[in-house]
Amino acid sequence: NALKKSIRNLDSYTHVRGESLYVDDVNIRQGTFHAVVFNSPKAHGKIKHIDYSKAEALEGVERIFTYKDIPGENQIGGIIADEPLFAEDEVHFWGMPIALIVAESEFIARKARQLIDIEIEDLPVITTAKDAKEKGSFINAPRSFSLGDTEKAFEECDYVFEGETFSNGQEHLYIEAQGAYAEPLENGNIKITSSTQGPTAVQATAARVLGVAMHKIEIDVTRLGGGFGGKEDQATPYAVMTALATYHLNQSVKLILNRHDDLRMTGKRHPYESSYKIGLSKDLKILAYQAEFLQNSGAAADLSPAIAERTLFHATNSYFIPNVSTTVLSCKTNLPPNTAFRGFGGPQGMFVIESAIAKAASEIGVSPREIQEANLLEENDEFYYGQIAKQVEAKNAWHSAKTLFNIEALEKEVEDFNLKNKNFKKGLALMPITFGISFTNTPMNHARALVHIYLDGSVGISTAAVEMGQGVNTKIMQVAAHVFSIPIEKIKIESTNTTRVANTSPSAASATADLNGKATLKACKALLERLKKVASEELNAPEKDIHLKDEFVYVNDKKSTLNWTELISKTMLKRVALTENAHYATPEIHFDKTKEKGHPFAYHVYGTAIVTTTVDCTRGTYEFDSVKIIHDYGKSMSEGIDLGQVEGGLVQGIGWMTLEEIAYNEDGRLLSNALSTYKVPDVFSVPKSIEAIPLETQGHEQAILKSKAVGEPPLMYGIGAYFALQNAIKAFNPNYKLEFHAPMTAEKVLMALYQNP
Ligand code: LUZ
Ligand code: MOS
Repeated sequence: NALKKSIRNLDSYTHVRGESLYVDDVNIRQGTFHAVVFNSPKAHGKIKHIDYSKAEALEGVERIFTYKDIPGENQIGGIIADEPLFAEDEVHFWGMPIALIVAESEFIARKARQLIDIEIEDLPVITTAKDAKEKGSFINAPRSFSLGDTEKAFEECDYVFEGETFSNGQEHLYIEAQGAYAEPLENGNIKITSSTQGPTAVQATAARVLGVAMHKIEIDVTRLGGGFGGKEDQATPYAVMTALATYHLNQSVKLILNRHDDLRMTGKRHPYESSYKIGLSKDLKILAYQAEFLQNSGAAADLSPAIAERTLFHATNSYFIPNVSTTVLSCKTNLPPNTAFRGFGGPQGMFVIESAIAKAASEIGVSPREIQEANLLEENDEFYYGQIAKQVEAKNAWHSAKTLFNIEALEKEVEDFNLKNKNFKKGLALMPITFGISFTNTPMNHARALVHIYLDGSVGISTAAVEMGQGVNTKIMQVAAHVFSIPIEKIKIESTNTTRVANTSPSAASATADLNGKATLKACKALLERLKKVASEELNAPEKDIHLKDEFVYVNDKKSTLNWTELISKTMLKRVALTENAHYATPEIHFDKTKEKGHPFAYHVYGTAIVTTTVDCTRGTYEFDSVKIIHDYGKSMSEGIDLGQVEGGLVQGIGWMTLEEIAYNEDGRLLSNALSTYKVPDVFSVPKSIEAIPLETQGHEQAILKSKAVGEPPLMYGIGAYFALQNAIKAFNPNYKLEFHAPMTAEKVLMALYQNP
C-alpha cells in the first residue's frame, strides 16, 4: 500500500550519503566561466562614475556585463515592472546588482570585484515602513478589506483597546544559496539549471531580458537545498545573469552566491509595523477589529502586493469577528526587495490579532485563552473576505488540544513552578491557527503532469512541482503507486523541466502537492482506463470487473495470470498510448478584487498548539519545555513527511518570533550579515519536546487524496512562543507592560524582566 504511514522521503538515502545533486553539483563543461555579482555599496544614490578598467585588466577576467549588454529589457519585475536586473544611473538598496564579473574562476572574479571603483552621490535612505509612509513612499495603492460596520460596533463595545506591534523580517537561510548554471545549446538556445521554486518565472524573465522567445530557454531543476519562499521570485535574477553571459560568450557560466553575498543581496520576510483597535463585549466576544499594516516592502515590488493581500486574508486568524476593517500599505524603502517567506504575510497578520487579544486580556484581567476560546470560528461563519467557512475545525482542534494534553494539569504545573521558584518562571500560551490553501491569485491555481509508462512497466513522471526538501516528489510517487498498485520502486520522479511541463506556477502557497498531485492522479487514472480496456480484451472479462492490485490484474476478486509488466507489453503491442498529460485547475475558487470579496481558498487548515517556556530571570535566557500540537492533516497520506513539515515549520516560526534578529543600520547596510550575527534555531534552542497529533477529520475533497496541505500552516504555531514568553515575564515582573515587538530575544526578555521595577 503506497499510502502507508511509514513511507520515507524518497531522497533520504542520497541525502544522508551526500549524493543528492544540487546546482553546484552539475557536471560543468570544459571552459565554463564563473561569475560574481558586483553590487551596490550604498543603499540609495546616483551613480556618478564606475571604473571597471583595473578589474577588466586582471588576468583571467573574461568580461564584465552591465545593463548596457542587455539585448532585451532591463526588467525583472513580475507583479509590477519596477525592478531592473542591473542598476543604470541609480541604486536603490545596499547589495543591488550593478554588474556581473565573469572569469576563469570564482576566485579571480571575486578579486576583480575588489578592483572596481565606484562613485555614488548619496540620496536620502529610508529603512522603516513608518518613515516611508510619512514620506509618501509606496509600492502601489493601499488595499482594504471589511465586513460590517466597525465604527458603529466600537461604540457598542464594553471594552476598546488600541496598540502597536512590530514583527521583524526573517532570513530564509536555505542551506543551498542562490545559484544557476547556464549552458549554450545549438542555434542560440540556452539551458539553465536553476535553484528556483518557479521555473517558468525564470524562463519568461530570461526571454524578456535577452529579447528572445521563451522556447529558446529551457529551465531544469532537480531539487533545491531549501527554498522557504526565498526562491519563489528571487532565484530569477541570478539565473538570468548566467543566461546573459552565456548569450554573449557562447560558453557555460556558473554563478553560485556565497553566503555573505546571499545575505546581503536578497530580500527576506517583510518586517511589519502595525496598529490595531479591538473592541469586546462584557462576555469577551470580539465585536470589532480594526488594523493597519505597514509592510516594509523594500526597494521594489517583487511579490509584496500578493503578500500584503494574504496579510489581510489572515488578519482575523481563527476567529469570527462580525465587524472588521483592515488596510495594508506596501511601503517602499531602501532595503533589498522583501519577498515570499513561508506563510507569505499571513503570520504577520496573525501576530497582530494575537497581540490585540493578549493586550485586551491583560487590561481586562482575564487569561488570553478565554478571549481566544470565546471567538473561535464556527461552521458557516463568514470570513470577512466573503468566503463561508465549511468543514471548520477551529473549535475541534482547540478543544482536542485542551483535553488530550490536559490543559488544567499543564497550567497547574506552571502555577506551582512559579510559586516555588523565584529566579525561574514558566509561561504557557495557546496558539490556534487557520490558514487558507490556494494561491490568493486565482489564475495561478493549476498544474500539469506528464506520465510515461515505459515498455518494461517502469514509470517516469514529470510535473511542475519543485522538490525543495518538503517531500512533494514522494507524495507524487505515492499517488501513482496507489493508482497503478505497483511498488514505489517502479516509479521515478523526473527533474522539473519547462520543456516537459510548461507554463507553471511556482512551487509555493503550500499547494504544490495538491495541484501537481491532482494532475498526476488525473493522468494516472486516464492511463489506468486504457490498461483496463486492454486487460478486458485479453482476459475476456467486462472492463468494469477489472482491477489492478499488487502488480496483477484481478477480475472481480480473482487474481488472473496477467501481471503489470505483461499488461504493459500487451498494451504496447496493441499500439495504445502509454503516455498521458493531464491538467488540473482548482474548482470553485474565485475572488473579486473590486469588491474584495469571494471564495479564494479551496479549503483551510486548522490546528492548536500549547507552548510552554521556562525563563531564567537572572539572565533573560529561555527554553521551550514543550510544544503540544493538534494538527489538521486531513487524512495524511505520508505521516512521516507531514510530521517533518509540522516540526520544521514550528521551529522556523519560533525562530522568527524569538531568536532571529535582522538589523540594518540607518544607512541601510545589513548588520546581521553573517551567521555570527544572525542566530537561527539550532539543536539547543528547539523545544525539548514536540508532539504533533493528528486531528480526527475527514480531510477535504480538494486536498490530494484528502491529505491536506502542510507546508506553511505550522509556522504560525511559533507565534505561541512569543506569548508564552510574555506570560513568564509577567509571572516574574507584575509591573511589566506587555510589548508586542518581535523577536523576543534574550536581551529583550532581560529588559522586560526588570522594566518598571
Ligand atoms: N505565493 C503566491 C504564495 O504567489 N501567492 C500566494 O498566495 C502564496 N501564498 C503562500 C505562499 N506563497
Ligand atoms: Mo512560498 S512563501 O514560496 O509558499
